[in-house]
Amino acid sequence: MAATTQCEQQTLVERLMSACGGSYAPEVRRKFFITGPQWAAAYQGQALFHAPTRQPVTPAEVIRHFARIGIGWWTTHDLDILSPEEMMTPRQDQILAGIETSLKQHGVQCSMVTCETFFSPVWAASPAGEQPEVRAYAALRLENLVEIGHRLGARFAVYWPGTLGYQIQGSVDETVMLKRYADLINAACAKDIALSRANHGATLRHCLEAKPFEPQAELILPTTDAMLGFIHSGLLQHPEMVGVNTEYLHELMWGGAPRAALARALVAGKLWHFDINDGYRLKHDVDIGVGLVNPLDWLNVLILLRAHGYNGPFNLDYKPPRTTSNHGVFQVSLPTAVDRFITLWEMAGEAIADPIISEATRALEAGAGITNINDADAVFEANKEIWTLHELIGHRLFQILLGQHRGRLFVDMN
Ligand code: GLO
Ligand code: MG
Ligand code: MG
Repeated sequence: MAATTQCEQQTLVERLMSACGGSYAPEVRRKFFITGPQWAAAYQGQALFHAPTRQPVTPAEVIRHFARIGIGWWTTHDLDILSPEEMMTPRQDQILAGIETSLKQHGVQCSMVTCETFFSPVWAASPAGEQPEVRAYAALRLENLVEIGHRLGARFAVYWPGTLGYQIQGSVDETVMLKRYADLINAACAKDIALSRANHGATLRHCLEAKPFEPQAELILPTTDAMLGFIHSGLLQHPEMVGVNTEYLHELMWGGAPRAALARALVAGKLWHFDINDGYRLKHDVDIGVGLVNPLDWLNVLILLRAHGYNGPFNLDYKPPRTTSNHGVFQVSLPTAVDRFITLWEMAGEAIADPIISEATRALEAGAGITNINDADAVFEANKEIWTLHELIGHRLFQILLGQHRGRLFVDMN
């Protein structure tokens, strides 16, 4: 094949993208509560060992692209749109007014705002460290975030306390750090209550996001379960206002089963927000696009969420790979992530309605109908054939994933 010159490359990408087919129309994509982060779209490919590979992209550009693709909701950190010097000054109002105009112009809504408490040097020892002035500044930032949320019409505020922990063991008292962190969340909730009373509006849903490691060496709240424990610890003044933002990869990173973590949050009534992405177990936070690594697991996750009526946002918290260009981010990375999600969501609906899975499930639940339940051998003997259905269900889910339930077969007679 002939070399592809620089000016032919974008055309090639666009031609192969359309040859892939199977894209959903923007109107279809907009029907889903899929939210697009400013930081995902504008991620420049930088990391500890990586220089950036892409040019900066402004919020106005991101919002314009989201509208064209059919991502109806936009999410942002305070730091994605404001520098620390601009925060809490008249300049903040001007910048927010510009963002409101972009959102309105393109028919995109802000669904969530999140406070950066991990990147800036001031968080070196966490937002809940010993120094009262650091904590006072953190409280101001959280209260300001709530104001930004109300101003932009967001329904959710997310807190990922990535630096809530330590590098050097023994240097912090974990119980004290937890109390100090609770004080910050309490400040955000108090501000929210005051603002919503003044505006006669609803309060935000405050969602805690856990990650087991990175960037801090040891984390005080490393999993969704830890967050659920924290919410009910008695340290929060308004536990009813606080839920979780589970991230798929973050649960996988510690070796957990994301579906089980989601289930635990669901039964606690606290699964309010969901960061969708993919990656590998017991590795760092690679934030790959949804479904590219674990499509079968993803199908199962969405079966669970559909079956239990989850109606919160699906937030595309992934990082377009460094090898994808600025053009590629908006032509390939974001639309294909959205489309894989929609396909998996539709497949989840098929799995829920599948007559074979339904009959198998009903049969498993009906049991063998024997009455001598104090005889373990008899109970086993009576049920041992029905348990084969577990594997049959797994096979059926695989068939659904590959379209084989619709007759797609691979037979190479040569
Ligand atoms: C990083 C987190 C991060 C959060 C974001 C929202 O690993 O996933 O992207 O989701 O800061 O609070
Ligand atoms: Mg996340
Ligand atoms: Mg992540």
